[in-house]
Amino acid sequence: MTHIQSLLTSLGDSLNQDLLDANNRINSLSRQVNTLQGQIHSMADSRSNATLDQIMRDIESLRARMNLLSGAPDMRAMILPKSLDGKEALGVDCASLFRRGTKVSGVYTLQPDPADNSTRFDAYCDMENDGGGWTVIQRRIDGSDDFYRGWESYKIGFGNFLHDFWLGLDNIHLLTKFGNNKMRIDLWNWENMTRFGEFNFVRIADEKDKYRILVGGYQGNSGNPFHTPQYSTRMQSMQFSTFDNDNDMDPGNCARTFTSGWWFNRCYRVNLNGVWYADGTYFGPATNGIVWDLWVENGPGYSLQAAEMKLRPSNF
Ligand SMILES: [Ca+2]
Repeated sequence: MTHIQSLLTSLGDSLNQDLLDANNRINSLSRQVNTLQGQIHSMADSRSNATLDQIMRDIESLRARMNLLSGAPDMRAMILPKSLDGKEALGVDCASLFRRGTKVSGVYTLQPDPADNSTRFDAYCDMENDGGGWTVIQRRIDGSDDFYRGWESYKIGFGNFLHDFWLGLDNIHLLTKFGNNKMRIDLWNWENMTRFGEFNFVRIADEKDKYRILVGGYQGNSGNPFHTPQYSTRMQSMQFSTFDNDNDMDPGNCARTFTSGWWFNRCYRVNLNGVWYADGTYFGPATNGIVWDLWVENGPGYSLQAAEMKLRPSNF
């Protein structure tokens, strides 16, 4: 007995030491990321794009290493309702959970393809607003995360489900792959006024087609960015672009200019993945905020207080 206890104690000590080491590595990598971000800001005026891109790539790779070290992406760190009667709540989307009686908003495990375990991921379900059953794919409310990220980050997702996050293009693709989905976009300006748009059909292609977006139908008061009067800014049928994977229609690099990842054309009327500016006050060199220029009363380039994008089956 004593022998087992001492074994357990030494095992515990060793695990604690491993955890301590991992934490130290994470702290050290965090400091490196902060240093690199500081360098970016101080170089903002030098317009040395090659160097900036290299630093951004370094940050991407540091982030990936931090995720590996911490054992889980920060999105999975949220402890929120996941159990029903002691069983893990699992649905093809949030709507299916809602139909089965799950009416509490929170993080749930989804599996869009019931026959394929590899399609499983965690997502935030909005079970209260606008009828519930929504799988939230993007949220900006407090500037808690940096959205100027590369292809890999936008592919797998990032952020914190209770604050700002991006669900990830692979997951969004899977959610729209089976059956027809409606997308709802909610917007808030700094006067706490709201606008919304609902789109009756949405499909995001897979990575081979650079997550091209196809949207049909529109109702609401936000304006429809998929069919703007100017062809050069409409989002319909655009591929996704990041600073390190330029698939836009512009000779330049829209994602780099507007420090975002988005379905840019040449370049945009709306960009919900720009920089979150407190009070909407710009300090950057471009109108790179959270912009929805179809809300014309706010003025051109106005940076919104909050935005959210979510999906639900059309037949819900
Ligand atoms: Ca381009």
